[in-house]
Amino acid sequence: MRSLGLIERYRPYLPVTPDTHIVSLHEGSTPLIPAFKLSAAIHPKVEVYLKYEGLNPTGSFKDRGMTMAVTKALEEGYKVVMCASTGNTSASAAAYAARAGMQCAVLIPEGKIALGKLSQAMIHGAKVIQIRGNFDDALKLVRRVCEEHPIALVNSVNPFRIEGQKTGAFEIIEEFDGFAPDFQAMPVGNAGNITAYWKGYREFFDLGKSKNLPRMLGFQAAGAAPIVLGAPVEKPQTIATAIRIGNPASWKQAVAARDESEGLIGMVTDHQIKEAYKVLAATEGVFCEPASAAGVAGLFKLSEAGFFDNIEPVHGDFIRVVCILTGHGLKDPDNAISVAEETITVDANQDAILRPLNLDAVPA
Ligand code: AN7
Repeated sequence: MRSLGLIERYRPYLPVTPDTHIVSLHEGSTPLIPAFKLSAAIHPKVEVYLKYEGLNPTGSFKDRGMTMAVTKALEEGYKVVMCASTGNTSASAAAYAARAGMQCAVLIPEGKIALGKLSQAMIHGAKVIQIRGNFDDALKLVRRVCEEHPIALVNSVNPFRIEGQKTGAFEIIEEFDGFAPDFQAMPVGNAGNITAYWKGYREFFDLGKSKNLPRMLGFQAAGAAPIVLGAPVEKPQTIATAIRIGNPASWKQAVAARDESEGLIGMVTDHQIKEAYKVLAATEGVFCEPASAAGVAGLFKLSEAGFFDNIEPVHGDFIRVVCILTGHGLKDPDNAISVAEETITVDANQDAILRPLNLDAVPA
């Protein structure tokens, strides 16, 4: 499956023609990993699966949308693409524009994007413009510039982005042999991805390819939770810089996904995000970036409140929950180093290295 990009894999469901020149880095077809220890830690009736979107070519789910957005921008004759970004969109846009031979410009909030993402946008040759403002300010500027100049906007307000990203839902349904999970948990920032997944689930349900619809569980960071609070947040703050967004462009669509699916959009603190981030890496071996752990943090929070106690599984013995791990942990090495245990330095001899291993304390 990995030998094809997602446009080839899902061609009949996407707005391309036989003549469309496809710009692909063989994105999509990411693994759905069962998380046994995490499931047990969350709830005895719950079975958690991790959709590891960090394994896309540029390390995030944005590649699903970007293969479509850049393919269509090229088809429509654009020579330049542009986006505002908290980091991952800029990395993805830069890579796909390079692949297509197009120019790329990205607007990012100064000092507030993870190092890996910045390095990607730079090495792929994008014009990287840092603004003294946040993501919401950047998006406003980019929308205006793209309206007034022949530049393709590749943020998720571009409908082709949503088309590409809906394929994540198709993959999950196929993996479960024609069932959607009971619940899908995911982070919410600009709210394009929850919009896209819900569209994908509905399309496969309407086509009879899925027997059910999932309930959508979206989570914002507590310092950047406009949808939960019901009003834009002027100065959003969170360590999960990917979702440091105060006025999501797809707000209405996210609320529709929540309500139509009988789901919810909640919020989690930075502390809860960090705990989930560490648990994923340390007990499941799956390294995602902090924002991606917000969905998992949300599951812990719901479970502690008794949310799953009275829920019956749609199919089988367990309540199936898919968590979308939207970005790779390597995107943000600074946060990983700051939350993990410190390294130690010793002299270069055997005694010195054995002491910290404390082997006497390891159970036989
Ligand atoms: C890892 O890159 O908005 O709710 O400019 O990078 O669809 O916005 C990134 C968002 C979740 C939220 N997880 O998705 C950007 C940007 C990660 C992300 C989100 C983002 P949306």
